[in-house]
Amino acid sequence: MLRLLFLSTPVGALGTGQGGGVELTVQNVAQELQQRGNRIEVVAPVGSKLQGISVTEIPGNLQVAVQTQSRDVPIILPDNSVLANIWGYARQVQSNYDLIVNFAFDWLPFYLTPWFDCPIAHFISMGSLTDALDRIMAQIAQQYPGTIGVYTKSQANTFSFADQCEILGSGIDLSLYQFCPQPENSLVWLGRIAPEKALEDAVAAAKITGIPLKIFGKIQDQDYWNRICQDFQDAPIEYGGFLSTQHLQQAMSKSRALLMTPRWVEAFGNVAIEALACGVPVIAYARGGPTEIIQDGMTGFLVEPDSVSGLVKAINSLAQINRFNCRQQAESEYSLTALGDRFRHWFTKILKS
Ligand code: HBI
Repeated sequence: MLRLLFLSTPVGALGTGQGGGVELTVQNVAQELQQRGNRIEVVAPVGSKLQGISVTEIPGNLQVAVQTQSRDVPIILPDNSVLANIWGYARQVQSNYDLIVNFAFDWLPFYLTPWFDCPIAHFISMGSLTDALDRIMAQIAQQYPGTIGVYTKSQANTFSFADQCEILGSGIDLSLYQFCPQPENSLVWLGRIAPEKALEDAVAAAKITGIPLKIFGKIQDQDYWNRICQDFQDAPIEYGGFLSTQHLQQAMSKSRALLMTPRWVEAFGNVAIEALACGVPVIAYARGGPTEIIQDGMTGFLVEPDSVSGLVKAINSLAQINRFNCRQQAESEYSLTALGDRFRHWFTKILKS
């Protein structure tokens, strides 16, 4: 039994979608490890909510999303920073825990690591984004070997310390996702609506094929969304908002395919395994995490990055995919049990060293 202190991402309250994929990771790892009898406390910004997990809410101003910044951006903290307040709280309570697990993709947690008595594991949720973060992460990877975890090898490869990263993959609570054998004539796109996710390519593909595209996720960049609506006025698209897992899977499972169009190196792509769990094939640019998830031609298609015509070609080949294989792959590789085993194994290794 371990006593674990999870320190969340400071860009948004858990459960709002503002924190992107890492929100699902915090929920799922906390849920699975608590289920196994470990004591978990999650510390996150005010307004955070997790299913069945107690959250200590910390006030303060949210951190700017790092992917909106340039590589040479200075280290920035807002006044009354929620990130600083979270770590101030952690310092006070650290003696009650065996391990602190950091889920923030920010400079401060790495800088503070040597100042803490309690061991710290850092789960990083994206690929390389800024020079200051690369440097401090490399320092911690070198000073505390084995304490940096990532989703995928392709994400790790964006860093100089790739070989020291623990590859943890991802996982979801499969009981929340219902397999749908017979889809309606629609496509689906999921994720934070922001430039790095290149929603415009999926909209362009929907316009060419004439297949309606359902869009779900938090509008993180309103101007970006307005531009898409402006540029593609006659595209068959429908925005369904940011839904809870239960409603999302109901809406998504009826789709013929999920389109994933990342402009950046997608660290994992939790949306891909959510789709597979519903039996929905995934058509994705061959970039980052999806290249390690999708079995090309079996559970979806990997498309030449940034090629809309490639997306269209894949959409027209969907008949060859057996939707049951998609669900099968989710069950064999992305269950919560498998995820819990990987994280537990990682924590045990850290505590032994
Ligand atoms: N930006 N500064 C900062 N800190 C984070 O923890 C962070 C972020 N941007 C996005 C993000 N985390 C999550 O959405 C990742 O899952 C992508």
